[in-house]
Amino acid sequence: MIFFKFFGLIAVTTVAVAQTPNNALQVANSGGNASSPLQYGLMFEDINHSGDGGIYAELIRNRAFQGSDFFPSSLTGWGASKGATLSLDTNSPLSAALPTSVRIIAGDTGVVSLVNEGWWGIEVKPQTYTGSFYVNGAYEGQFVTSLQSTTTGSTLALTNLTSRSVADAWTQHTFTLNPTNAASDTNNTFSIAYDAAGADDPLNFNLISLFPPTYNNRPNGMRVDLMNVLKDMAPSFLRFPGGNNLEGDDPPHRWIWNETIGPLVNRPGRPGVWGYENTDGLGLIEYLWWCQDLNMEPILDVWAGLYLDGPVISEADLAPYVQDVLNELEFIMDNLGGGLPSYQGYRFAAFYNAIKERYPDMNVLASTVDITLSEDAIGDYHTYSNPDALIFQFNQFDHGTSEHKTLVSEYANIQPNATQQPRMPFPNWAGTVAEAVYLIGLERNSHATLGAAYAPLFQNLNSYQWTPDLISFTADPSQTVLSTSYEQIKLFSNTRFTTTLPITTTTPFGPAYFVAGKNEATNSYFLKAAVFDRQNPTAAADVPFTVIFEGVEAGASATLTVLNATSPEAMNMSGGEQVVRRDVSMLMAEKDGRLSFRLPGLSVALLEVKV
Ligand SMILES: *[C@@H]1O[C@H](CO)[C@@H](O)[C@H](O)[C@H]1NC(C)=O
Ligand SMILES: *[C@@H]1O[C@H](CO)[C@@H](O)[C@H](O)[C@H]1NC(C)=O
Ligand SMILES: *[C@@H]1O[C@H](CO)[C@@H](O)[C@H](O)[C@H]1NC(C)=O
Ligand SMILES: *[C@@H]1O[C@H](CO)[C@@H](O)[C@H](O)[C@H]1NC(C)=O
Ligand SMILES: *[C@@H]1O[C@H](CO)[C@@H](O)[C@H](O)[C@H]1NC(C)=O
Ligand SMILES: *[C@@H]1O[C@H](CO)[C@@H](O)[C@H](O)[C@H]1NC(C)=O
Ligand SMILES: *[C@@H]1O[C@H](CO)[C@@H](O)[C@H](O)[C@H]1NC(C)=O
Ligand SMILES: CC(=O)N[C@H]1CO[C@H](CO)[C@@H](O)[C@@H]1O
Repeated sequence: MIFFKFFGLIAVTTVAVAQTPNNALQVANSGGNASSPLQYGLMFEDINHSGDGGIYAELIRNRAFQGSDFFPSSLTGWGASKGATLSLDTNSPLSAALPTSVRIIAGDTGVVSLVNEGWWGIEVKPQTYTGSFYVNGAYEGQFVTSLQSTTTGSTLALTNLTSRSVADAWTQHTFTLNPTNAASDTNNTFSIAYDAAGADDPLNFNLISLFPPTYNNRPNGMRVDLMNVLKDMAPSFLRFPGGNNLEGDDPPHRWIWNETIGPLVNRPGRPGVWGYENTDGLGLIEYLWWCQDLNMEPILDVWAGLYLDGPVISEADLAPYVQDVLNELEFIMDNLGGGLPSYQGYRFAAFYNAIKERYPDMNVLASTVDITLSEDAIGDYHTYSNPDALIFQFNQFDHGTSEHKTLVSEYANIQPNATQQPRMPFPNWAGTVAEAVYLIGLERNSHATLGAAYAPLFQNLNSYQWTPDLISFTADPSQTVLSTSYEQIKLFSNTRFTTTLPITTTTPFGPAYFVAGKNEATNSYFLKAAVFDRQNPTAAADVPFTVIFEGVEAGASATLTVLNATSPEAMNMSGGEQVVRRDVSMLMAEKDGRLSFRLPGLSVALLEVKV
């Protein structure tokens, strides 16, 4: 016993006299690249029902029978009780924006109902649902609005309202539904029923809407559960409304801001580029509320004279579109579709100059980095990559200048390996760690980089074409999948540096990647780190770290948060196991303030010391 104690004592003494190892990360207290913190944010466009049927909380699918030459109006989502017949009617427009309504021929004189199946289901639980609809045709009697379970056949909530409907005019009816119990699943429908005996035959209905409570109780607002998930990421900007969806396929189908504002009855909607008609219920103002509610800076994409399938607007014809942007107060867009020469030649400059002249303090971003940027314009870089390539880009912004910052407004690891392989269905752990390495590269250079956003943000599991995505969902909040990348972003985004701090070390980058910084407001020192061995990603060898922050003394306590997962290929997916493991431990600074710990092979970590 004494023998062992003796050796124990010798060992401690040995550590105490040891010099600081050369491979320790010695973090100076000053001298870093003073900069604003790297901004973690969100890139959103209504891709495959991430807006309509997604974060926009409207529960009724195809509520106003909106259509276009691309996607003609249809009865998708709608059905009727036995014997009744539904058809589309353009003879009695509700408004110029909403010309098409549904016409119900009762067929016999019983109770007739118009039924909507929601966006692949409707979540029903005890809360107040707020609804409204317009009806045209004389009817004396009750409208019975209800939520029904398809699975059990039961009525979940029912509200009667007395008809005020008259012949040859549209009358709006409003109601609430208050289920007392949660439905067994989301296979539920909404219906409006009436007694055909007291009604004109046919009756027409339009703009049939039903909302659950929304985030911050905004009318025409957003899904609470999805907003909460975003809030946890502490995003600082929202880039919207796209992207391709802003551009439109061909004239005149660009996103036109002033057709997305005002009462829903005045919003015509438009053919989106992702295969369906957009309602534009999620319009400019709703996007700005979204920014306000999550305390995000808006990065507003504006149309810069290019349709995806052509044409590019000529220089002589561009002025009205520049004027339209000035009317809207914003900035710039994408160069997909071969528009780069004209964008470099005149399109970007036309918008930049006009905006800066009127709003000198507004930041203007180009939609590319392949351009000689005017003055203080910010470039935009996108990468859809694989782990090997993304880690190779770790030093992409080293020696970047603060004169022209770059926003990485779309990034993601989409393939498992360096070779051309099919895209993953969900982000996987190896890809997530590679993304963390890339983000560390951005953090090191936050004097030259503005921010970063994973894209796409959302996936509706009932209808999608692009994978992987950051957050996947259905009508049923219990099926939401928060990906491995979501967990990583949450860790880094919640900790912002006000300045990076220089590190002196003999440790090269790879397999360990790291950046140090401090936040003057919270008096915290940080090390963000990720371990990824490009030669051998599956070999989970631990990496020892010794970190010394200048000004942190022996006895100070630090918090170490480590993310790792069951395997490099592990994905957080619907119905799957929880693959990300999050370990939080407390460390005590030893002599010189040194903090020692080991990180597992494929891992992401955050070390924080408050002084
Ligand atoms: C709801 O249930 C019906 C009948 O079982 C089924 O045909 C339908 O696919 C289900 N719908 C959804 C959205 O699950
Ligand atoms: C609602 O109205 C229908 C039709 O008039 C009637 O049969 C039913 O009893 C009413 N239900 C409630 C809860 O008032
Ligand atoms: C939108 O703005 C344009 C350009 O000022 C104008 O011509 C158009 O009438 C406006 N549309 C609506 C719906 O206000
Ligand atoms: C500061 O920026 C330079 C040039 O981009 C980069 O090489 C260096 O690593 C950065 N320093 C810190 C402390 O992040
Ligand atoms: C995914 O990972 C996170 C973090 O471990 C966990 O909270 C979440 O529940 C996981 N699963 C799904 C399906 O989102
Ligand atoms: C994560 O790392 C720890 C520490 O190295 C290890 O014990 C664990 O098995 C790893 N994997 C998971 C899934 O936690
Ligand atoms: C990566 O590539 C290797 C070799 O091509 C393959 O065996 C492995 O399954 C791939 N990993 C994933 C996650 O697909
Ligand atoms: C409108 C729509 O649903 N578009 C696409 C969404 O994704 C599916 C694949 O799941 C495509 O088949 C649809 O065309």
